[in-house]
Amino acid sequence: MALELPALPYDYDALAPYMSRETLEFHHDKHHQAYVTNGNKALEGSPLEGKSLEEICKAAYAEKNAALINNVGQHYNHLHFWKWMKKGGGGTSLPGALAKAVDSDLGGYDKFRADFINAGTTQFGSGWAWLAVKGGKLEIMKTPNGENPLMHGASPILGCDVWEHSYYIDYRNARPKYLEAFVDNLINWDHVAEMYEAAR
Ligand code: MN3
Repeated sequence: MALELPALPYDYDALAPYMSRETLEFHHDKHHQAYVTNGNKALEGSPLEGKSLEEICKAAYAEKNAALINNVGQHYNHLHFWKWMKKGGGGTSLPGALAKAVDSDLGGYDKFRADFINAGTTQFGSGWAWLAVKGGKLEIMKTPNGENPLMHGASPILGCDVWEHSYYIDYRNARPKYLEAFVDNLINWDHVAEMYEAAR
């Protein structure tokens, strides 16, 4: 089955002023669409065609297939990125089991917030900051380009895109300000909790 670009789960104006309509139009309609188009080209005739996105991500990384790592990896990452945000999101009201795990595995919400923002700030060049489950525990990670935690033996439950296309229109070069706005005002903790339950 070919990769497809889903519609955003909210209106293009829903995340303003933290993420503008213009950013979402470029990021979703142009960038994500390009990953879908190029991912389909890279999958055509490949033995991985028809496998799940998770399986393709892991196999592509094991085989060092750059076209699949970057395009199918980015398709997976963006499918969730849209769902990891919502209007009126962010802040400290994490669902119960997840809040407990953040306390026991990451040293509490404030340390999670600082470490997640730091991971995104210190990812040199393009990439992602992650909250992932590895060996049954939560872990903060960062990866370059189209990679994700699936390729590194972990299950992503939250990711923030730190490619310049994700923040340059709204924040110019101020990547830390974008990461702060993402954590404080955009995170859809319900989707994070859903992925946490599936991963643990
Ligand atoms: Mn992106």
